Amino acid sequence: MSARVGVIMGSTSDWATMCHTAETLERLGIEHEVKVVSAHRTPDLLFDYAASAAERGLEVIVAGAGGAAHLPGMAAAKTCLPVLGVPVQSSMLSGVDSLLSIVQMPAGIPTGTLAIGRAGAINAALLAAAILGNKYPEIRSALEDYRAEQTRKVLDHPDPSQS
Ligand code: RP5
Repeated sequence: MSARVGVIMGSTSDWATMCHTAETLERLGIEHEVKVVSAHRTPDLLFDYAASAAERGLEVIVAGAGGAAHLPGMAAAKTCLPVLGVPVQSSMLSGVDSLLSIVQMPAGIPTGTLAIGRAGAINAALLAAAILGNKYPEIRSALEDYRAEQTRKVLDHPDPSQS
């Protein structure tokens, strides 16, 4: 089956964060592809990737980037697919730079913006699942199972000194 979610990131150095998106999609059984696409170092590749994403069968793009994080916004500018942005934690400004670069899009080109770092990377996959779950019952069901399991884990271990 072809990929439904495209996971792109600005650099191989973003993989330590974006692997959490890929792992979560894997756990939910969602077909995806992973690729380094840099808004600044490979702008033509970014344009081609985003412009051809829908015709290649992608339904959601998750884009992670750090610092001057223009990747999610520029991907969103070239496609009508939902683009979910993950701010990668940067070394100089702890990811606040990434967050602000992604979140402050001009009206007309929306980019869904998640939390900085690992939480955002995981939640981007879960949000992608929620979007796809409207169309694919098996993805909705996988997401419901994921949520039920994390609830069960908390309820089963109420005493943190015992875990
Ligand atoms: C951004 O610059 C990337 O998304 C990455 O988070 C950051 C640093 O990239 P490298 O210099 O580590 O390749 O474009």
